[in-house]
Amino acid sequence: MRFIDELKERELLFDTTDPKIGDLLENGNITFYLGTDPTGSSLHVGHLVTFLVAERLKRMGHNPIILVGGATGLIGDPKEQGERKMLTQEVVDANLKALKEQIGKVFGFTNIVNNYDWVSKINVIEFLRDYGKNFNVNNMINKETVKARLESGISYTEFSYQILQSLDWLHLFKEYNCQLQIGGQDQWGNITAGTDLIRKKLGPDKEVFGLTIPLILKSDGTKFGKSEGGKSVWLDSNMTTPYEFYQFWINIPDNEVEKRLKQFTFLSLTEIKEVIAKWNLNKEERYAQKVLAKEVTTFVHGEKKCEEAINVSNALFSGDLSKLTASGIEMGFADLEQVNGQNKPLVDLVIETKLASSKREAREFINNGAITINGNKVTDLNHILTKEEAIDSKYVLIRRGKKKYALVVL
Ligand code: 383
Repeated sequence: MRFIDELKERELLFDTTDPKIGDLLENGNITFYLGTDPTGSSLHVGHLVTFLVAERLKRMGHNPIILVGGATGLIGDPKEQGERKMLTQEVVDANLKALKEQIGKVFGFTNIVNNYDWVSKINVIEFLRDYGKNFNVNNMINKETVKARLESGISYTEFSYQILQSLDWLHLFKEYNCQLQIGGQDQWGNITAGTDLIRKKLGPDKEVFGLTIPLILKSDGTKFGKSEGGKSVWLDSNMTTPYEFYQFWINIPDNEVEKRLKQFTFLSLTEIKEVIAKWNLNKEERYAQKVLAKEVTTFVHGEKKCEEAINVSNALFSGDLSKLTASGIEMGFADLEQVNGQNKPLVDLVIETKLASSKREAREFINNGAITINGNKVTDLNHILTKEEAIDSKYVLIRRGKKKYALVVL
């Protein structure tokens, strides 16, 4: 199957500027770029699919350039819901540094460029004469992202954004013969502005191509990439632990899982068919979700962290906490407040951890056997926790009933 058809089959192709790109991608070794703005210190699941397409192209023998927008991050790509909050130079710089590191670590991309390096050297007269003159305001207004803002208003700053993204590509085309820009569906206007600029400046015969990837939506039409609590799912393990990341994928609903396997994993289409066939025998076991979660978590966090995440998931699901480690607990209970448990009778700790609201209630829970310590029932009201019973001599999980956990540190 041709690479471009495989992209289609995987629901990873939204549009191209020219169908000829299909042939070009078959014959290897073209240079392409994908840009991202340092609006945060980490990529999230919403970015992931585009970066995975870059990875797929790389595996086909093409040469990726990842652009992190040190300049464009200071300007702001217009979004539908109104003007972006301007970020300070310090925030943009810190985000940029973090993103570069993450992109190198997760994807192994080595050619990472920053458009601040060339954009900051252009003065305003040059900007208006060399670039602005090639942009027709009527066309600029007709770009989706700008059009959507005409009524509510758009600053001149954000309006100019497409010029910057276009001149980036011109720069990369001249510097590296970068013939292709990829991006999400939302980048179509910026990408086509770039092909226009390159042809105006360098001649209509210049072979440049744009390829966009569909915006990933959940089956109910809402945006993909938030956890059940509505939090964004980040690639940075300090923002979303590998356990939470794994949980996000395990919870993908049945009617989306095949599509996500195609979009987010490097399993072949045949392998995915086999996974789906096996899953169909007993959907309750969530085999397809487990494969998906394992593949994506391993790609982003590595084998070891993924294995830990699976262990924590299994332990919490089954209630058997004996196999947990301290770092597994830190992953699985990142959101729980840590209560100091030294020299405190159990009955007091149960109150302090808010597992009970009064001493009477705490006594009742303990006497009834509703309280477990690292999975073991304890009925002694005055039990004092020891390092010996703690996980890795450090953590104790007190559980009330089936699901309510509190985390105690010794
Ligand atoms: C900046 C300068 C360039 C080329 C691209 C850019 C960034 C681009 C943008 N991209 C998004 C972002 O930064 O705003 N103007 O958050 C997202 N991308 C990718 C993909 C996506 C887009 O990073 O659709 C989702 O992840 O293109 O929204 O010279």
